[in-house]
Amino acid sequence: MEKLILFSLVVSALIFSGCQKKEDAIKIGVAGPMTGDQAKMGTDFKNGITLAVEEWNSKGGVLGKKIIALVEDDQHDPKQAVSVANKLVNAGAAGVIGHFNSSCSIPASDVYNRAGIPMITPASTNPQLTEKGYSGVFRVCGRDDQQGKVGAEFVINNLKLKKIAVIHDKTTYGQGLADEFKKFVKKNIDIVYYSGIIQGDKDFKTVLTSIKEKKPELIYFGGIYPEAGLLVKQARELGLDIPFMSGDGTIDPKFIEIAGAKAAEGTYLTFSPDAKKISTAKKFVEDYEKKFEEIGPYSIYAYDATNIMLSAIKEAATTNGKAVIEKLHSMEFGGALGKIKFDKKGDVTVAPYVVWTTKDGKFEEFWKP
Ligand code: ABU
Repeated sequence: MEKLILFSLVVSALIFSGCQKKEDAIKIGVAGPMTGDQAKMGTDFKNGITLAVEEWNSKGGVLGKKIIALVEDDQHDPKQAVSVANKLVNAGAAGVIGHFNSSCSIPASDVYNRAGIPMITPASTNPQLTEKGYSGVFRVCGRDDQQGKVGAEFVINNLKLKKIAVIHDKTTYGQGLADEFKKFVKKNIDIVYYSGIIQGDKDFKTVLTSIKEKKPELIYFGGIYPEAGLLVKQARELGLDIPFMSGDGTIDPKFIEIAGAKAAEGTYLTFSPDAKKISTAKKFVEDYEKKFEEIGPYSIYAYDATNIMLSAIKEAATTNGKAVIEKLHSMEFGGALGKIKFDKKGDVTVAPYVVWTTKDGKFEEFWKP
């Protein structure tokens, strides 16, 4: 009998210590393309989030608990994104920072919504994400209806073009952005070519030859830098020497690396204003670049998204999803990007877009609406 009591006490102690251990940390999910051709964006996320988590942990964590980032690779694949979302929920993530691709964030948001935990995407810009009516879905970036409109205003009012070609990568983001852009330009500009390419393809010469025959004055592309880089490179090889324009999925040094600086020169890209010129971002940029490499386009968004999630948990004084989501809706956050407030849908109340260009192998701000 004594042995049985002793055994029960040991088992109870083990269970208790196991529970204690579980509650010692707050887990934050991190999801994005960590491997493959878009891994640069996933790495930018991971680095920005790591920096934020380290800063919180150095000050004692949140609610007296250490923060652990659970990093998952969705490989920019919607099915993998759902699997990763379920994995993060089952692991007990209090909230998720991610995903990068709209085509991943949208199906993953169903999982997080069912589990009642918040997600904040640093970079998914497709409008549908926050139009689903999920109270726990937020984004710190803008939307493609805003971005597409600014791109269209630039082409109409600044470049004053009359004939353009529009292509996209058939993804939720790429086609969505191309269609938003098209919607705004079509009253003023003749769209002489409109078609989709396949993400992952390497040879776009057939499409580019068809475009060349139509004699457009610009190619607009909705998609991400791996395909954008190849499109520009191959366009120049075919003697198609007209401006190329794209969006925030292309504004990464990898685009210039793939296209080659000469071919990429003069490309136009819509994105938010230069983070390096924002006074509140100075410390972040210094700390990030000391620890990692040059900031990527969405490093600062991932950093701010993490700080926002952790501030909301701190204010809610709990990791309970409902309470944290309420805080996310009601608070105003002071981020590296400046003040951030969410509207009822979970979109940021201010999302400025500008046009950038490539010059001598670098990106620089070029035009403001
Ligand atoms: N917004 C840039 C690319 C990520 C996405 O929305 O799919």
